[in-house]
Amino acid sequence: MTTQTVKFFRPVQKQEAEPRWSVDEIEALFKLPFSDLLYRAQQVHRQHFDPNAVQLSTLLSIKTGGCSEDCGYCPQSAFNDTGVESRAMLDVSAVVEAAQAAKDRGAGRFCMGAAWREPSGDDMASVVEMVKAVRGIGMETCATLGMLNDEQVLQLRDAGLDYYNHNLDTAPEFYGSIISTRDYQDRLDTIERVRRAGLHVCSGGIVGMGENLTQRAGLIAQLANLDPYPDSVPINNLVKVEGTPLAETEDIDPLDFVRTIAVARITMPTARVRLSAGRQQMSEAVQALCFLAGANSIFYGEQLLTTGNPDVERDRALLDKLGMYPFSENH
Ligand code: SAM
Ligand code: DTB
Ligand code: SF4
Repeated sequence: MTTQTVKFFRPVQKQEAEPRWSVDEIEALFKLPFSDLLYRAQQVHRQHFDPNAVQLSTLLSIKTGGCSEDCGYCPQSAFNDTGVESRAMLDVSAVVEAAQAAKDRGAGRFCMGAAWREPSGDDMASVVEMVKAVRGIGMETCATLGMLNDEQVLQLRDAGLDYYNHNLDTAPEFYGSIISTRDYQDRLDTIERVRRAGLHVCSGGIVGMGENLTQRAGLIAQLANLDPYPDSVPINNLVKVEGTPLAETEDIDPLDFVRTIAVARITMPTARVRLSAGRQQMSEAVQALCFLAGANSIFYGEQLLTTGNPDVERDRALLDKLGMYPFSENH
């Protein structure tokens, strides 16, 4: 076996009846002295990845606002008066243009997001065309469209979708305080359908929503105990948007955010851990600590879905300063 295959080999999951990580074990990781935690995360990270390569995904909102779900964090929920205007779905040519621009700037993956509880039949027909077209320009594709049924998952797979993003967002015990229009099992069911169809699963969550440490550990336990755990794990720092119920939530200590990244890295060694929403509000030093803690992916481009993200020039300068470079299959 070559060094290359050893380095990127996904360990065989143990056949255990018990969950691989208890919430207590994960909470204990969170409570390690900061340096010990980062050291462990670095060791795991370096076993599986080039620590200086970062995967770049660009997001595009293909259908914005007016969502029928009541997610307390989300500027796009119809329940939240945030000033985000509902817009009709973009057409395929606008999506391809944005994807080409993202590719030209160095992004490897293009993620299309829609403010839906679930897509309709007509929605799916358009998304299928978008996925095919974005694949056609040689980018990896990701979509996040809400809940999917079996038929929809297969439609996306057959269109060539690489990843489906569906976040668990928080611990099961805290979920009902944030969202009332769906339940945790709905999320798990869609993730299971996506996984069974052979699509790559992207699933993570949001921290800084007022969850306690046990609940933060509970989110990581849910993700890490998925069998197999997700290929890609976005860790979002809540972007506080005026008009959402969570707008006044107390900020999470940035070092606790770094700890969350480290714990995700240790418990999901071969996943791409994405330092996701919230970077615009984060210092370069904290972002550098997140990379040190095992983050190896970011959203790249000045816009997330409806909120801002650092501009490309700023991110290029940061990566340069840290001696990091975009991940490509050739690295
Ligand atoms: N509607 C689909 C869904 O909820 O799965 C897809 C789009 S939704 C905007 C995708 C993800 O964005 C959510 O699961 C959540 O993790 C994240 N998100 C939304 N608003 C956020 C905010 N204010 N701060 C951080 N992350 C946010
Ligand atoms: C994910 O975990 N974060 C992204 C992406 N997946 C779809 C979305 C972040 C949204 C932040 C709020 C906004 O821009 O509307
Ligand atoms: Fe809708 Fe997704 Fe926002 Fe929830 S997070 S309100 S499902 S767009």
